[in-house]
Amino acid sequence: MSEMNKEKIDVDFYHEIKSGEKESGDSFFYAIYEHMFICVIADGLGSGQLAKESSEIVVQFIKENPLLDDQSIVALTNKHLFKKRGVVLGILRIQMDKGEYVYSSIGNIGLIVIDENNNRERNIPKHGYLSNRPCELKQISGKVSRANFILYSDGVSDNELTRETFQYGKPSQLIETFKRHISHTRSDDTTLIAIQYNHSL
Ligand SMILES: [Mn+2]
Repeated sequence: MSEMNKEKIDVDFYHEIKSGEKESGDSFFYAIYEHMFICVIADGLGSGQLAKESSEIVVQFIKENPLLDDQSIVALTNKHLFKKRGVVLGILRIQMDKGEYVYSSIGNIGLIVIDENNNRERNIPKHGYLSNRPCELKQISGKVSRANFILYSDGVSDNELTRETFQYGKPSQLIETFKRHISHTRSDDTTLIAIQYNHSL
């Protein structure tokens, strides 16, 4: 991992289990490989152990094959979900040397991109989930020089995604503000990852 690229990315997250459950059905990871930053959230349908099992299968597969293209990841992880719970999935990749990003999703994992002037762009998810049958990937892409990326599972409600909380800024501060403004009784497993990318660092 190059030190130069590490400085371009800053990450913090909120991850909470649905109230009353022992395990989270959401799984996530992020990492840097050469010039690419990757961040993944998988949300197993339902909650508890069976949801966790499915989302972990998908995240583990991507951890082991981070450079595989997203179409192949979907085709291959689909097979691993035979007779298991389905999963909704979001994969964000940022080419850190160029500022180009691609977001691939199946179902309801949200993405908001906030540029340094606080312009927000919110990805509208497409229905569907991964579950051992063909499904269509939604892809969006763009180019930024400095921006925040907010990736979140559907445990985050719309009214928790306020403009006041999610301004362009340091991920640790965004997460602190987010935590202060939300209910800590969660009606679903909740994962929210705040990423700051700065091309010029
Ligand atoms: Mn969920």
